[in-house]
Amino acid sequence: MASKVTKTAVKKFKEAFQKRVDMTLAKDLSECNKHDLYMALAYTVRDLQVEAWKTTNQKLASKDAPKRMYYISLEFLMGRTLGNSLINCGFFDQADTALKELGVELEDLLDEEMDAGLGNGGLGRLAACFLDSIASLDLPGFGSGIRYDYGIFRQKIDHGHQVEEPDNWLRFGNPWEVVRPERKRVIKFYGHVECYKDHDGKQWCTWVDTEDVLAMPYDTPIPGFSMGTVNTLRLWSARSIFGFNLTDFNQGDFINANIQKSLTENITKVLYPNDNNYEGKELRLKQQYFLAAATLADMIEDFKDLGLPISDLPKKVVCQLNDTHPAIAVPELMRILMDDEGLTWDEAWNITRQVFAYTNHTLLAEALEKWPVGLIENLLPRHMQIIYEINYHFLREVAQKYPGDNERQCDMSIIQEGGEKMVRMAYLAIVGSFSVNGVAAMHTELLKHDLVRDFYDLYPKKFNNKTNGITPRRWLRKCNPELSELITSKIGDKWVTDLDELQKLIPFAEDKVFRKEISKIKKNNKTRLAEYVKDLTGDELDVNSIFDIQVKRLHEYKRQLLNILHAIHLYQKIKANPKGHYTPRTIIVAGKAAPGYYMAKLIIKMVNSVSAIVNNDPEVNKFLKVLFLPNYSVSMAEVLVPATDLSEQISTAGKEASGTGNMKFALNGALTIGTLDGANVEIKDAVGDDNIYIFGLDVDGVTNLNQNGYNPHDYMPHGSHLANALDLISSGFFCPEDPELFRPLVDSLTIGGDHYKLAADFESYSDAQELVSNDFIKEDDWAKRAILNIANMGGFSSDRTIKQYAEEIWDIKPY
Ligand code: NBG
Repeated sequence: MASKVTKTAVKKFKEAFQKRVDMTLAKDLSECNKHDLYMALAYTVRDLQVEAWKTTNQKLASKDAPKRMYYISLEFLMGRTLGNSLINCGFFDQADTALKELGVELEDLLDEEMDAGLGNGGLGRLAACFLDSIASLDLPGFGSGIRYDYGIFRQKIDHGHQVEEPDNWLRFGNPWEVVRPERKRVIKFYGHVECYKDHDGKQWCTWVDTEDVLAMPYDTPIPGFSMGTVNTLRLWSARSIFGFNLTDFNQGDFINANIQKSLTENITKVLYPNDNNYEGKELRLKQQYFLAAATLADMIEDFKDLGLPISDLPKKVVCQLNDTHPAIAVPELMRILMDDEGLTWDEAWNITRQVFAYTNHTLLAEALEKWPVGLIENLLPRHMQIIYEINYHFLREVAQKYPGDNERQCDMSIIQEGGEKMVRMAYLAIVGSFSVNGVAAMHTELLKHDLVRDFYDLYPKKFNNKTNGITPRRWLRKCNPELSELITSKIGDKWVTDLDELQKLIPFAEDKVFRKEISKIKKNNKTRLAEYVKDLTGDELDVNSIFDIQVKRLHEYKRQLLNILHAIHLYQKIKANPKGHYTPRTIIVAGKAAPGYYMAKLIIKMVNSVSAIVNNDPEVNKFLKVLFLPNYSVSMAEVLVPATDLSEQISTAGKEASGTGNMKFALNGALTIGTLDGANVEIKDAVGDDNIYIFGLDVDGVTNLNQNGYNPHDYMPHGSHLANALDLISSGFFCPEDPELFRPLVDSLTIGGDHYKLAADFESYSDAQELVSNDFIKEDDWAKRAILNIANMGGFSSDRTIKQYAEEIWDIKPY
């Protein structure tokens, strides 16, 4: 934002930057390439945060330190850091001007940064938005995660197919992190448990003959907006004990010890690329325990420095489990409290249950974690004992409340019997936590009354809702500078930290001039996207067409296929009457598919095949273009979101827990076409029925179909739009070289039973799309409705979400 920056401030910034060029890069400015300049700037910006970072850490280390929250998450999808830090630290304009004076464009340097892609999708990005809000609200909260050497894979498209390449994000170094070897931890695996009684008859257990790994912490500063507080994201990297402990070397087997070393360091090598899907691999369980154990060891050490009795632990710390991924922390804390601290079972359990809170992020059966008992027994023998013990005590509680109800005991058991014994991690997390929350109102209701209703019956007070949110710093202030400036010129800049301020824009919805300005900015952002796409794929976009965008992980429940079937329908409609009038439309799809997810990958190929036909047909491409953008990422989203007219949020009702992309688009003035699923329900309530396109079955509709027998063929009579589109696919038209290629997609909707109800929703979806096409040409009215979307999105700030977590769950207060 073009605020006033003083000459002295610019001069100081320039000097700081110059110093980093000299001293860190050991080069002259004239010798620097873009990446050098990026590094120097990143270090300069990190330097600016150091004082506040130290102060925050000192507050946490002092004797009267406040209670703090640990957000334990296997994923933090941070994206780029530089631009966001410049904004939060209030140095964006200084940097911009200073660099200009040196003949360098800030924008170019921002683009040099590699995304930190340490997450798959919504769950990891939510964690990143939360860190921004926690710091901006001056709250004492840490992120604790894994420093994967390789984040989410880079997606290439080869002949329309997804190909995965490793994401070597640390290749050129990471200027934001500081390694803290003095805080390293030893993490144990395997071995066995030995128990004995002491003279007082008390039983002690020790976990012995373990294979040990070091956990090395790397800290990244998390500056709050205006930088009062700078919190920490601590990421743990696996290191071999060998090299820290000379015995192996002295025993002489140097080569084997070296091989062993790289094996143990594999633990944090790579992020598992599954979104909403559980894959029961031992290495993944190792990652989970590695993170849980490192975080708790760290937490306990800090707590002990306060000099309080261990029973005071819940007064000083709280851990939020981001899904069940770190839920092994529950038996780990029990182990520490009993085996290391000497507490009794009851004392330990009483503390543990006050420390953990659990967020559920999904209802999908295939995403719920269930670890084989045998696997845990081998890798973490002491933890398996403790889980059995937790289950024993828990089932006794169930039996007391529901005497004689054996079926209920079976249903609720943390250990699933029958077949291979499994540990149900969601049950373990619920039993071990004082709070269980869903991530949107509807999702929480389904959690309580469907997925884990027996647990809700038993512990009604534990359950609560925390609708997700997004940080307005990245998702408006940073990604849409023109819109930010316009808003600020009308209502001031308080919205950056109080998004409800946007309500003040409501009267402007009636202002014709303001509407024009909104349309103009959207057009500019579309032009910027068009340039970006031209660079990326070579495609030319018509900025006057509807930018109709669906970007998110590829998943059948998210129904990218429904979108493409609609595109095929439009194609057929135009071909049948090429002289007709059609509102031009550019359909953009982007997102990664899990490498092992066959159907999702086939859908990517389908989008690319439809794209090739549609975009090369001169009769059609004036009205319709279809594009698949490769390698969707946080930084790509920052270009797409401000340029979108129509946001596709079209999951089968009851399947998307919340969604957060839906919020980003609406906040940037896109209208949503969506189902009554996840947070779409709340977005509809906020923006009003006239300013959103809702279609399709709701949850009850889906349930009814499932209960009363659903036959997709009822929804695709011969000659219907859907039948025609499917026939065209079946004919091999989109892939003449392999005409049967897309058969599995067609089959999934027909003989496969259409699990995700595409057929049932198709007509309602294309009707809604037709309405969109008719409405979009009324530019002035469309702008008005865009304004009402922006103005009513205040409730979807992650600041609101975090305030609720802080007050209702964590009980933490600003520093
Ligand atoms: C995802 C849901 C999304 C939700 C995010 C963040 C998982 C397991 N769940 O709907 O699918 O927005 O979590 O809560 O990744």
